[in-house]
Amino acid sequence: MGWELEEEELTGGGLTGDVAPALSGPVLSARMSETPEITPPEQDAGSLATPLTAQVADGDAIHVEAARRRTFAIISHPDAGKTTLTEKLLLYSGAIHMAGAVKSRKASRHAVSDWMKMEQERGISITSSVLQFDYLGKRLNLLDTPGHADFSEDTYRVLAAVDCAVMLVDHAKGVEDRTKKLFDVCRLRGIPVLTFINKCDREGIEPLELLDTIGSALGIECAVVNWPVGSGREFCGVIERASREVLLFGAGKGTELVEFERTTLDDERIPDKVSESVRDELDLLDGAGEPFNAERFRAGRQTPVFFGSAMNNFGVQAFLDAMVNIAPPPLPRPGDGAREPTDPRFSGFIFKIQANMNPRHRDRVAFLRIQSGKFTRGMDVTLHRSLETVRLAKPHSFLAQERSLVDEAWPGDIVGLFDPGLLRIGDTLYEGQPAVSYAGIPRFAPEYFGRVKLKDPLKRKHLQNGLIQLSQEGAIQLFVRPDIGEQDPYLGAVGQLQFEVLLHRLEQEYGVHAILDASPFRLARWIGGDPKGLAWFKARRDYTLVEDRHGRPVVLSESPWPLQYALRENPGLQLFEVEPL
Ligand SMILES: Nc1nc2c(ncn2[C@@H]2O[C@H](COP(=O)(O)OP(=O)(O)OP(=O)(O)O)[C@@H](O)[C@H]2O)c(=O)[nH]1
Ligand SMILES: [Mg+2]
Repeated sequence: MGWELEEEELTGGGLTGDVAPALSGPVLSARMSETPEITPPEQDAGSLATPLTAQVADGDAIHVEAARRRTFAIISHPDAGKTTLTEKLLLYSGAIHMAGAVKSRKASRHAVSDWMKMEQERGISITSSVLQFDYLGKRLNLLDTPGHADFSEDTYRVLAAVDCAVMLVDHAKGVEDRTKKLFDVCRLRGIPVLTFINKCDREGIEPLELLDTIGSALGIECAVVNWPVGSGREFCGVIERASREVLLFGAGKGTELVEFERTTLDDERIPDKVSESVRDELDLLDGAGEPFNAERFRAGRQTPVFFGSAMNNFGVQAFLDAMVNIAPPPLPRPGDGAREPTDPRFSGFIFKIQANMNPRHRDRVAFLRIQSGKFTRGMDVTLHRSLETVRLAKPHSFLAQERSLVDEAWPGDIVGLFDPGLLRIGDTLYEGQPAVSYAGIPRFAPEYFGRVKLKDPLKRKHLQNGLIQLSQEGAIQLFVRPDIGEQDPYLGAVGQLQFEVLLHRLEQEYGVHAILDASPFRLARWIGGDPKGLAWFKARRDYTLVEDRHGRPVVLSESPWPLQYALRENPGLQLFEVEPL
């Protein structure tokens, strides 16, 4: 007996207007299957290149396949150009043939990874996007993350699922707040970081000064791999530090591959003034700058630095070439019974859930990072939290919103599973024994609270469905009052913008017009420690007690004082800012 995760087609059209909220019934079904059946293989033209494994025994295949995976996230302060660079990496890998823009004019294309309507309207990323593609015999799993602090939970979850990060620095702005925060998270998780200094087509900070700032603000050694030739309007190429070869770029629109020539600094097309200053800077670097050292990079002590312009494609290919070579293959993860990536037995964990990616299917996709072994379509695995058997019937790989069925996948790969509501962020799935449970992905205490009010009371059921689905996705946190139940929950967010996105998505995806009634609460703490503490809270009338999605007690407060008082009164009480796992 087991659960089968598979997608069900919608018969009634898209999720718009009044049709959408037929969501009251289970849209995706979790079928109990008495006799596990094998889903017949399907032809899928869109799937990625055939694996290299056809003639290799599986024992060897796991080594071959794991070694060619690269799984990484692009991180930075908002607007540094993550989505633009992502688009160009897709262009240079051949995954797309024409690049779109973050903010496109009517007739032009949008960047692939900002697929959500609200992202396209506002020109910002709201949710992370998963992109899988091949380049130079490697299979890349790339995650474009949102930079805005209000969506940081999503970015933190992604950082739990990658082996490497690409940090973007805006040439004119240097190391900004969010970049520093995200870098700190990478350091905590031991993730090596590559640095791409973007927007060199604009006037900016002197590169030597930028290096100093990165070094001092982040406490990391910079190893320059290439260096800009000219800046702003004069930016015409990058010079490889080791070979002193210049990649000189021709003009281009940025939507297509840009031509470049390999030359030297003596080339007469480079203004004398520019080549002289580049020579001086390289001499200085040779005297004082560190050379690239793979070990120091993997240990997170050194970051290789590249320059370029994602907008007009300068330096993008050089960066991609270097990246696939130096980024690490899948790395082990902490957890009970954690397996080495090359262990033949499958294991993996869910780090992200996204509802309604495809408006024609009311689907909920759980993103699985494969941690060890070979994953095959239709395999039966154990869900660690409940020890249930789950059949992974129709796994998909993603290029943002586009999906292709996968037959097999390997450590480092990210696959999407259709989820009827069975899976949660942080769940571990595994095959065989002994059991595996990877270290979880924490949720953070929200700082903004509110309740939604409906314009049309008849849509209450639809609202409830929307709220439950979007909270399972982690787009918002729901807290219910035990005496009232799920009727009128408190919504919690890490940032205000999350509420805006929520209202917009309720309207777009569930056909519900709602408004937000802001609440004065500013703090939420999970209650733990001596059970007498919880009893103390319950006996009083002046604290607001709620339950989180797992029924765990949480106290809401407008200020820290009442919480401090509670702690003083109850020596065994513990209040947690991060959800206890
Ligand atoms: N001049 C110039 N502009 C760029 C470059 N790269 C990106 N931009 C512009 O910078 C703006 C932000 O780019 P995005 O790619 O959306 O930045 P992001 O880091 O993904 O932003 P968030 O996802 O919202 O955090 C857009 O208007 C881009 O066109 C570049 O190399 N040069
Ligand atoms: Mg973006």
